[in-house]
Amino acid sequence: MRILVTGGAGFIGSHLVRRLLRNGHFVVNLDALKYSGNLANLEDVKSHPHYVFAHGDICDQNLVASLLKEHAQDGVINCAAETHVDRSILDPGAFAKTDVVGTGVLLEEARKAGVSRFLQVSTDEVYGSVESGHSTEDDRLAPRSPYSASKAGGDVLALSYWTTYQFPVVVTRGSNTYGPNQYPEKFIPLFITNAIDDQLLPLYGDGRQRRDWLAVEDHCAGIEHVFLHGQPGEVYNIGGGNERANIDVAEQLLAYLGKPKSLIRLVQDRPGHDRRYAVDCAKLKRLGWRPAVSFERGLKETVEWYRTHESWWRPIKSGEFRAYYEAQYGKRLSGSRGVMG
Ligand code: NAD
Ligand code: TDX
Repeated sequence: MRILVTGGAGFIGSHLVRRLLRNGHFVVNLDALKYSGNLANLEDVKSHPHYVFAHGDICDQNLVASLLKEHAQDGVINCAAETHVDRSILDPGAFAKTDVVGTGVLLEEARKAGVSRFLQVSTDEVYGSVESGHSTEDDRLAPRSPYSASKAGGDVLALSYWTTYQFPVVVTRGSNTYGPNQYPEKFIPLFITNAIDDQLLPLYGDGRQRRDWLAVEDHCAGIEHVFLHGQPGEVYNIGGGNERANIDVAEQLLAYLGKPKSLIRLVQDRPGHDRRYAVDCAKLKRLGWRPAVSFERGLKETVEWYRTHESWWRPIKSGEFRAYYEAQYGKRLSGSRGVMG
């Protein structure tokens, strides 16, 4: 198929582009190359005969229309988004723009172009904090951060295109994803790269929040599976089945690196911090997908990747990232304490 992937220079998008090319698809990657977009993620496929990169914004209606026309897309997979909860607390406007308005532009242009499949990459965060049990696709959405609220906007806007126009939309709600090439603002790569440098690890609140960790290859396999086999108008959860407390993940990655637990600092919590996410993936399993990577193997390999790819993350951490890190963690770390009190 000829597929327009948006946000393909980011973490999940770059793994997805590589996977789709490997599986024989033709891919046009539209990415605005914002702070987390990085063409180095796709260095190995940049000359692939079935790959085209287009630099631009999903909010640019004319560009989206002309890409769809020029490349006669069979399908669209929308990965492009502002993605970091902490940044959404510092600057919510950018999230509403890309994650809601940008999704709306893509949907409308794809519908007008007669695209035969549209997959919206959403997130388990749209269900909000789940104190017990597991979210199923029919659960009420209750997003609690500007990030998750904006993603919920894009998610339900996509679904409205099926109800209203019978435009064949499918939605995936993936859980916390980890692996190589993840921008080091997110929990796992931030903690690995800080620990490599013997820097403190800023753990929010009591560190007992829980996430269901999903390896990036498993997430991309799920997205591809839903894109090819999902029922139009349906939502599919994707989760790794690896629910862990943040503090346990931090201690596990320190053990893999041979670094001391004393690097962990309990810092002032994220405002509105969701305590727990957990998705029920029975629906996608019935469709034939299963996660293949155990958390222990995936985390170990991810630690190893960051250990051996300093040339990838060091330039990132010394650029724009520094100002962000200071704004996000400067005060927090100065008033922090170790996990032993
Ligand atoms: P990322 O931040 O690494 O990548 C996002 C990409 O989108 C970047 O390449 C960026 O340049 C691009 N982008 C941002 N705004 C754009 C715009 N207006 N036009 C074009 N491109 C734009 O994020 P990620 O972690 O790879 O997330 C990809 C998708 O998966 C997002 O939709 C995110 O909400 C979703 N998701 C992520 C996770 C996770 O744990 N990382 C889990 C579930 C769902
Ligand atoms: O410095 C930190 N300290 C800390 O304790 C950071 C960055 C995070 N945390 C905690 C907050 C969360 O409980 O770790 C957990 C994971 O944090 P993030 O990596 O920021 O992920 P989360 O907020 O759970 O959201 C992620 O999962 C769903 C992604 O960023 C989203 O893009 C995705 O949709």
